[in-house]
Amino acid sequence: MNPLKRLGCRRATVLGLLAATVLVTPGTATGAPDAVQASTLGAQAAQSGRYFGTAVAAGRLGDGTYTTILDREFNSVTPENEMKWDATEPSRGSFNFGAADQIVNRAQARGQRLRGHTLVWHSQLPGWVSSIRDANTLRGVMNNHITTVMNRYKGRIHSWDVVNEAFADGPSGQLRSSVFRDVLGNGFIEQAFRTARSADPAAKLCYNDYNIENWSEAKTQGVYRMVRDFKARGVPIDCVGLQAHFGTGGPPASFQTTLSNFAALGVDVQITELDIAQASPTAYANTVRACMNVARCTGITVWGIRDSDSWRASENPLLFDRNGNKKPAYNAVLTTLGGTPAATRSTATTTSSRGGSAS
Ligand code: 9MR
Repeated sequence: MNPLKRLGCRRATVLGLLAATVLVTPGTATGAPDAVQASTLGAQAAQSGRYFGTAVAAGRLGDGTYTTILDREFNSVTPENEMKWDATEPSRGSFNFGAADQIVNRAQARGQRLRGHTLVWHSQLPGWVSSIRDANTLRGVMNNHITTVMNRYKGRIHSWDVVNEAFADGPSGQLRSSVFRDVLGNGFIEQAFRTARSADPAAKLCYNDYNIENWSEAKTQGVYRMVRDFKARGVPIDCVGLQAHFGTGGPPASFQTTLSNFAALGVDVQITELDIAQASPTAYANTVRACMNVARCTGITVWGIRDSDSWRASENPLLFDRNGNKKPAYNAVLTTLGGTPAATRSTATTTSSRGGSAS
């Protein structure tokens, strides 16, 4: 129930002021069912203890429309490409953190949390790594990469995608072929997580993948078995990132089941790269609702801000159009998070402040 309805005008005005305070201090509300409503994604997600983030490209930080939306709406940031191996260690032992530093320093200065993406991935991997054939060499190179990149940002990254997309598509439920699996064997994932835990014990360590949203998929089952095994043997893992790159229909019907089944293993789940072809408001609302219904679904990241920023721009999959205007899917997401879209809110504010000023 809306608390304003139970109160006289004067107290309603006081509550209105409180609501305004909450708007600028995300994270202070209780998340109780009738907590005051916010009008931005990050502030509203914070009311239930969650974050709402976006992928950020360093090359766009000079674009004022982009940064205005970024700082208004989002309280978590994932560098879209700047922390990947080809960007951070293009040749062996020679590290380059320029673009990643730009994103990290900017986010930190604004109190936005950071997701680190990603340490071990078969793609965007420099040729000097993929051509290694000796296991001891590759193990040393992988551990050094993880340790050096994590040390650079130690204590500043909320969650790290330690290993990305290691499982195969299709019916096998097994790891895909990659230099890591082929040279080090299936144990490379465990090795990577153990190394990551020593490098930054405060960071949450995630396994991140796509096409693991449908509970009945073999790939989902393969990742589930790995996480269950890690938890049973004490291999350090704290979260599973479900990328959520969806087609026009949005999430599969079993999405919430998948989230709760992973969560029941004792890990957090995060929606890490959300975009939906044509951005149907219903499809977005269904995705957000699934997360809201699972206590250990701790946050949602969309994979870009405007459609024109997206890796699949021709499908218009994001929450803002190319001019930076909110799309219908934006309001659907905000409402499903428990917030009130701006137009509705200003009406409500006018109504509740008729009783005069608070004293
Ligand atoms: O959005 C990223 C795009 O700019 C890059 O060209 C691409 C290269 O592989 O990676 C995109 O991000 C991917 C993410 O890192 C991992 N999951 C799939 C994402 C979309 O391809």
